[in-house]
Amino acid sequence: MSIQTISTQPYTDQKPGTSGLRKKVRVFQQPNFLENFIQSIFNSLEGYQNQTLVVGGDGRYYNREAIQIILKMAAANGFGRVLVGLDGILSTPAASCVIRKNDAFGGIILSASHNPGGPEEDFGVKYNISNGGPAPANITDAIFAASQTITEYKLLDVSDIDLSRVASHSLGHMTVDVIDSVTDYGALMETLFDFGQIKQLLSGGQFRFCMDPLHAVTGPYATAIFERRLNAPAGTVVNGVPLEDFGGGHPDPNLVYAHDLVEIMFGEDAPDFGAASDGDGDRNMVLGKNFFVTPSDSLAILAANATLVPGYRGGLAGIARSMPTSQAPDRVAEKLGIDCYETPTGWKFFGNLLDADKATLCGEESFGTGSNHIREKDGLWAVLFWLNILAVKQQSVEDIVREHWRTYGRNYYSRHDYEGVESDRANTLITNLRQGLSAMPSKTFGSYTVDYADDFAYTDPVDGSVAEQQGIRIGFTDGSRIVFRLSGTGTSGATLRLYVESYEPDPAKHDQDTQVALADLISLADEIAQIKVLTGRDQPTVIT
Ligand code: G16
Repeated sequence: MSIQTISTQPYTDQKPGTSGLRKKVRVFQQPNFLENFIQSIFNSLEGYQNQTLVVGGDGRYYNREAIQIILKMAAANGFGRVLVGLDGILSTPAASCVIRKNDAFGGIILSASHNPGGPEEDFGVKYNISNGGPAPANITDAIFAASQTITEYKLLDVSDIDLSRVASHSLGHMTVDVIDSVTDYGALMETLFDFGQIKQLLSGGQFRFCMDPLHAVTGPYATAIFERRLNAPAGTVVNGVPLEDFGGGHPDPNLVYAHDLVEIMFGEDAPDFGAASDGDGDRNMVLGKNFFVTPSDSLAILAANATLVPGYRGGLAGIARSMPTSQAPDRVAEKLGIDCYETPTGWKFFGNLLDADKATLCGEESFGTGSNHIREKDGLWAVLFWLNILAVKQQSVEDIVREHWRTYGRNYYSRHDYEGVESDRANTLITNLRQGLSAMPSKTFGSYTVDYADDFAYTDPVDGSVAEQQGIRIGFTDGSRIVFRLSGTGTSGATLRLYVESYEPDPAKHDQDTQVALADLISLADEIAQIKVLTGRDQPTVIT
């Protein structure tokens, strides 16, 4: 058993995006590509000798091979202990939970989240710090810098470890503990929610619930928690067996990709509540009977009802939402008399706010919701939160949402994605918008007058770090907004995201179809950004 030092050369394309490094599996399988990135993570850190590292992934294709390499590299680089999920599986929220619970130095999470999996699809690597959250920009910048000068990596010359049983192994001087993937996470959920009340709801025979993990990592967690612990009938969890290619599907919980669930929830005799989660278990979509809850509304409703739930009975310190998320949560914060923070897209921007106890709940339009219980968004947590509220209020999902709109007004909201656009065209579109910003204020377009137009910049209120160029915002005097940005999680070409929002205080006008309600703003967005001309697309790939 010896430490090998292997010569290598830098790859130029190892800059982490919105959430770690995401590439095609084939890219990761190039000689030394994964090894370079892992060594670059270690090279950019200090003080990890003999410390604990958490390693796990969403089970997608290449997860197993990558974990064995990472274990051997962690041992060669001097970690004292690695906690790895059974079969290499840890959902992203569970990894965050395990890091925090075990005072680990950090964690490596293998996932490309909602992106498809399989030999021709996507893989990803993300480093999380000791608070359990994604590494902030200063660390990801340092990792990228290290990847550009790397000359060698270290690997322990040993055979693979058996990850199929909960057990302890020695790898040189390092211990590898293969842990049950669900135990710590399930125990944490039990401290936050009223499991007794949820159990009554789920096992009473009246209320019907359908959970769709989309053949991804949440399957074992959902089955253990809902069916075994909370007595939901067998079959409550559908598509619950994790598959390396997610059954050929796109593990993204939205109305387009979670089509099985959508058919059930919008079909005849639909259940009362439906939910889906994504590839690595941090996203969620919640549906009522024939009813879709936007992620932005979901955050606002969880915040407004938080004191009904044991873990949040003491109230909220504040709420945080990403910039493109609708302003529905702001209205709840205002009524509660607490702060609402607007951050750039990316869960990493919530970490400081949560650590400093400035925010308790966080959320994003991209189907992410979470709280200070961990430092990642958390799909099953959101589903349990909804179940707890439903158990207390004994109302339908739709009634809860409509009551919320009556109290706070309705923020009509939609996101239009143009996927796989040629990068040059997408960049031109954003550059043109940027150049036109200064001439925008006070301009009128039909009934809309521009109030402000900027390229969103954020100064972190805790450490003062600044993030610039985080998306083009055009706000109108009636409170409506259009926002443009390019995705930082895609792996081929560019994805243009257009976010459109308007505010309607009048309950008599809360029944419109979202796309109809936003039609004028959507065509205005096209007029301003020349989306059709520049992308060459007539319509978006996905509308949520
Ligand atoms: C990641 C980030 C989220 C972000 C989302 C979409 O989610 O953690 O904060 O909202 O990507 O980012 P983009 O619009 O740049 O594609 P996940 O679930 O992919 O890790």
